[in-house]
Amino acid sequence: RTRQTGPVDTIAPAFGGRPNLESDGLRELAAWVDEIAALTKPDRVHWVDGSRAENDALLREMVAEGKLIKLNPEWRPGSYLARSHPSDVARTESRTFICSEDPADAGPTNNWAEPAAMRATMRGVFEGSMRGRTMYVVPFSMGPVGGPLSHIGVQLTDSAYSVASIGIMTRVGAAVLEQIATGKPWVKTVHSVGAPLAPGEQDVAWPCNEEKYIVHFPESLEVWSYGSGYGGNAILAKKSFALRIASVIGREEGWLAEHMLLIRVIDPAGRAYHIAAAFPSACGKTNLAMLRPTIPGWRVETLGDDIAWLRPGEDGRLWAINPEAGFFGVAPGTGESTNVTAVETLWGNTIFTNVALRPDGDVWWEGLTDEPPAELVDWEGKPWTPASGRPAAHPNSRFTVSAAQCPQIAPDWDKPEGVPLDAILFGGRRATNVPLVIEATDWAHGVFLGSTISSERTAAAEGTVGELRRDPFAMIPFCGYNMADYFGHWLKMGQALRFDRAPRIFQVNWFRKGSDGRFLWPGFGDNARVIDWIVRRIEGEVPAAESPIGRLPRPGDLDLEGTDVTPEDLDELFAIDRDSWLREADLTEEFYATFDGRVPAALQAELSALRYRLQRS
Ligand code: GTP
Ligand code: SPV
Ligand code: MN
Repeated sequence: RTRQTGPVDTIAPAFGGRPNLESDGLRELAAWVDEIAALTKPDRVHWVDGSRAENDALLREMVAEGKLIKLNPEWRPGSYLARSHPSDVARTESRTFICSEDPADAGPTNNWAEPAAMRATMRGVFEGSMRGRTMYVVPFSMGPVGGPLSHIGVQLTDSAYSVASIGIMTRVGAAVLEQIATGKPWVKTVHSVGAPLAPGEQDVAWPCNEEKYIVHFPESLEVWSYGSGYGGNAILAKKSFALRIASVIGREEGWLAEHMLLIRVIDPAGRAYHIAAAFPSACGKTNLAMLRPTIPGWRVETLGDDIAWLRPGEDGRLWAINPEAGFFGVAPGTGESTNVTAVETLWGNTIFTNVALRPDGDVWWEGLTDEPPAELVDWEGKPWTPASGRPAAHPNSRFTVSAAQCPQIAPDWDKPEGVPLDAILFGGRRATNVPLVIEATDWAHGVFLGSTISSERTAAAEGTVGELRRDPFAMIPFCGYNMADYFGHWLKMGQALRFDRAPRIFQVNWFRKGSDGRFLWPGFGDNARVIDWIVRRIEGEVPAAESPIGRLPRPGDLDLEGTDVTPEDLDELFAIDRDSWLREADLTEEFYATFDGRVPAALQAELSALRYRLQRS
């Protein structure tokens, strides 16, 4: 077979039409589009070219159909509100499957289903599922188109809301088709809201199906998502591809797909450092990504807020890109006093989902302002006043906005080769036990810290909010293969780095509470104080205190000037209770035991060493 080389410049199709098929790559794509259309039976097929005109037309159509509410352009130009079905408000982990040939490859932390059986199930539910609708063909690139760390895919979807969201979150359009035409491999993702329309049937504002499937076939690099229109269930480039499928590709190719924000920190002397941080969903990634340091002279530039792809470079350093092009951020808690950068990013051109509507045609959510407006329409479309006794915005309500709109986006945020990392942070939401910051003694200890992260559940997925669960590397919902093998892959990545050039690893916890139930640490902009200490550790400018669980700041080494953190708060923030930590170690042993002996010996050794240090302390 001959492959086309070089870009094909006659690709641009008539609006919504098929591209020129003069290449094997595009013929293959078109054949697959035909095959899925034959199965799902849409009324129309629209090839998305990613143009402004196309996006405008799509948004106009959704407004006319009642699927989007156009916000008042005086307050929020180019912006829209979507209200989801009340049952379709977050990722559905219980309906998310990894269908590897061998169940052990999915591991105990994923739902597994036998691939052939699941394929049959998918054929069943997708049969005729797009009747009465348009099937959109959305070619997307994760990472700058053609970049050395970038990967491409195509999403077929019958949801215009998804098309608009993918258009913000990724690079979409004809440039990606050119890549496919040159023979670059691409990932197949298929999505249907599972709500076919009978002839003449009136559509609803948010079509979806009670039955949901978010299905991954890691061996054939495919995703099939059915029944949900929401976020991570429907924007398949994001969690399904850039984390679950990409983690599998990364294991094969020697890189890492991570649930991490990415920032550049610039100290008063003008020295720049790159930091990636993994926190579970709704635990502060977007906030740290947009940090405005409260210590004078420090600056942060945003590179990414949710996903990072990390690859060892020839220089022995770990290089990172943000494969996304937008932010799908949590609205509640985002306000002038917490994340003014996000507030400024959202000035316009934003799709809001499940926030409240103001009488003046703007949006509102809990935490945007200290005082709520006197009246609102809540996320379900019902009248709301402060006396209503329920939140006006859904706790997992979100904004979708282009990264380029962030006022502190790094000027070079989309350079294809990415940035070299100086530090990696792992964190979670822990009311007790876990100190504000711990430094790992070396790479293996850092991987151990990542593997033991647990966090209180949030509204970002189904489940009981507040319940503690294990979420190693913040990847429990997103690792596409056996998590114990993933721990091993992390250890191996360390060996691919030069020991003196590998990023330092830290564990952080912004969420420790005092006995009175309040947060002990002010968080947000003051998290720069922890980063300041981290930078001084990287530079070897300050010694650390040794503890059984890792290295800690010595008393006085954290810059607390201008905060109201009391010496008592500080003691509580760093208190290490030996018995509680021995219990944590027991729980880690139990967690490791669920992996049937697959947890690497180096991590078991770290656990033994931790116990030994605790018992001696
Ligand atoms: P996903 O998009 O679901 O992955 O979430 P995320 O990790 O990006 O979390 P985000 O930054 O949106 O924060 C989630 C919630 O945590 C918001 O309500 C924030 O206000 C709150 N939060 C973030 N940082 C801090 C902090 O330093 N301290 C405290 N107390 N709360 C924080
Ligand atoms: C998360 O839950 O980590 C998110 C939101 O970023 S979603 O895209 O819905 O997964
Ligand atoms: Mn996330």
